[in-house]
Amino acid sequence: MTSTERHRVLVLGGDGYLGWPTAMYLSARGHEVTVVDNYLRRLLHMEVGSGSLVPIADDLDQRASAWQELTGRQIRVVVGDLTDWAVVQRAFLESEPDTVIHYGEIPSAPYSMTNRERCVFTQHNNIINTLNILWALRDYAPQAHLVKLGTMGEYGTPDIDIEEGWIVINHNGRSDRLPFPKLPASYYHCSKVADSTNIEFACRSWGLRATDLNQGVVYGIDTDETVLDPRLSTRFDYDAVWGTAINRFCVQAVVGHPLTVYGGGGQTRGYLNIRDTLRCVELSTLHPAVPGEFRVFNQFTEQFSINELANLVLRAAHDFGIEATIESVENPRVEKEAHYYNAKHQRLLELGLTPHLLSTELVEHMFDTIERYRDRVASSHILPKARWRPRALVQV
Ligand code: NAD
Ligand code: USQ
Repeated sequence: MTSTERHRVLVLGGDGYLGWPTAMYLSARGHEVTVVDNYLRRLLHMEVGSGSLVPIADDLDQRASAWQELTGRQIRVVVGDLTDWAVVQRAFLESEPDTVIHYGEIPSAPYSMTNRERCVFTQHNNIINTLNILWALRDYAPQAHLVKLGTMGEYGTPDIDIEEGWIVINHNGRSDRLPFPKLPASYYHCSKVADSTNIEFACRSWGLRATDLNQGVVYGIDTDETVLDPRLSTRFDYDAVWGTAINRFCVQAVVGHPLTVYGGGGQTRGYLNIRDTLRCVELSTLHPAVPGEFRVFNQFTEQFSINELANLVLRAAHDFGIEATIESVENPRVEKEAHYYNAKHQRLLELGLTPHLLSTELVEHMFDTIERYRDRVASSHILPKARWRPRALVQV
């Protein structure tokens, strides 16, 4: 496919925070979109007792109907579990994709670290989904391009610069280009490392083509499509299991909860606006990998420490007329709280990404929406409940 053609796109995990806005974004640009989801994210929220701050439509049929009513464009819906081979087969055979955008995994590091069952479930769900998709690509769509959402947390925080997926290593007088070493940040992140290994092998052995988007932490509520109608909104979470840093801090500031900096707050990560996620996925789709290629793009636009983020949200709150505070809470995670961090992120910029950078104005805009739904915030879900490190070794 070339950059001017319409693509038949399969969006796996198309009911999620990023998947639903991606489906609309690509449909709005003339691509033929099919979404697949089994509502697992919604079900797991019921298990934890939390829910999206922004109300969302009841299901994908409602979302797709609203989209068609407002734009005249169709998004096809398949409801089913990607760990079920029959579902994956059907989705591939019916949609005959040129591009497969794979968001369909459990995305929560804290969820995967709560107990053995959730850890095993996360890894089973994520790794089996991806294996099924690789076999479907091999057997039904070998020319299609896989755009897979990986994560910057696959690399961890090594004391060297982080490259985009590959590194040339000189060792004992010999040299090779090898996958960048991984120090994943949780069992969820470990599932993404396993996916990357499995995808790279499929490209090398079967000639498939794939782009692994090692994405940083995403923030934001709105895209050009979600704001068209409340029925098109995407989910927005603030609880300690599913919510992510900037989104959580914004909600905390609005409801008067001290911003929950974990530990020393020197943890540094890459971040990007949800609008840039959509553009990065589009750029990857329009400029596919070649057959046999496994390429990796580090998908984030800026890096911040947690303290920098909390202070930025504090300043935005002040401008908005809220006096927010910061409170260091005991870090529930096992992670370095002060470390070197310098991750390359050139390749998407080279393809044409123009980043939406984080600013106090943008944060204030998020406050506006959060303010509208502040009565839906359950403050009991803000503080983390599970610790990642066992308190003591158990004698057996
Ligand atoms: P999300 O949970 O909102 O979306 C994932 C969707 O996949 C959900 O709707 C879920 O129901 C679906 N899904 C999961 N397992 C499934 C299965 N077995 N069958 C069918 N559908 C299934 O998460 P998100 O925040 O939109 O993240 C999307 C992807 O991007 C994930 O792979 C995540 O790891 C990755 N990612 C997210 C972020 C972020 O900050 N949100 C950052 C980096 C990477
Ligand atoms: N943190 C706080 N306070 C909070 C929440 C988080 O200090 O209230 C800190 C964490 O300790 C961590 C950092 O913020 O150091 C990021 O945590 P997060 O919860 O925002 O994000 P994380 O758990 O890393 O996971 C999220 C998405 C996941 C994605 C990942 C990208 O949920 O799907 O893979 O971001 S990355 O972090 O680059 O691996």
